[in-house]
Amino acid sequence: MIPATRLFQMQQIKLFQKTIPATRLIPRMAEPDEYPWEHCRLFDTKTADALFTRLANELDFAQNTIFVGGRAVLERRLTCWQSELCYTYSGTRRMPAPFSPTVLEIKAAVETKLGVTFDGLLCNLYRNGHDQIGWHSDDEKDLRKPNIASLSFGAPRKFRFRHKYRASRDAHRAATGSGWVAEYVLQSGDLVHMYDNCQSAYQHSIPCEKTVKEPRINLTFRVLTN
Ligand SMILES: O=C(O)CCC(=O)C(=O)O
Repeated sequence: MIPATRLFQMQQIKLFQKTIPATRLIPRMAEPDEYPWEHCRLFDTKTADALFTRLANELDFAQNTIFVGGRAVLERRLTCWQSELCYTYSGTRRMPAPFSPTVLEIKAAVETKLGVTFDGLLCNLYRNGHDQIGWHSDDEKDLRKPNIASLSFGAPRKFRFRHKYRASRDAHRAATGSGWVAEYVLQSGDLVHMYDNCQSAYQHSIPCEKTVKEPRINLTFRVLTN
């Protein structure tokens, strides 16, 4: 559970949202429309603000243990899982929990926008810029279709894609000088839709940004059944 003081801090998000920079994409080498992902604004700032506050009060976040290279480590963010089904990633099994009311509203908006039905949701809470998620692909065997819709609420954060395989990364770095292929500054209300070979050919991450003091909630909708 998040303590009340933390929720109060989250509600202060309105104060800084006035100064957020425009969303930015830095494409490298390939044109953006060649990539197996799309990025757009789904909710305006006022709506996203209100949804952030509701989600912060509604979601039951906790810091979980995962296994990396056989070693137990605490996740560098808080998470919760909502679905009728279990979900296993990084050696940890998440048990079923019902979709909460605000999540159901957002889920309906995303499904209308993308024409995809989602039956699983991983919620992430980044308490500040120290919280992060390292390079990974969402390619667990529980996921039936390569369709992931990722929604951002709260503090703007960088979000990067890179090639999954070292040989492609090395070739890309030799050609461009950069280890990653695209970077977005995700704003509150933004949607990133990952599809086709996004998880089999690319990895993504939210890097640490020590100057970010405010929290961000991310909803990552997934497809577990057909
Ligand atoms: O917070 C984000 O935007 C990404 C989250 C993510 O990559 C994941 O949950 O697998």
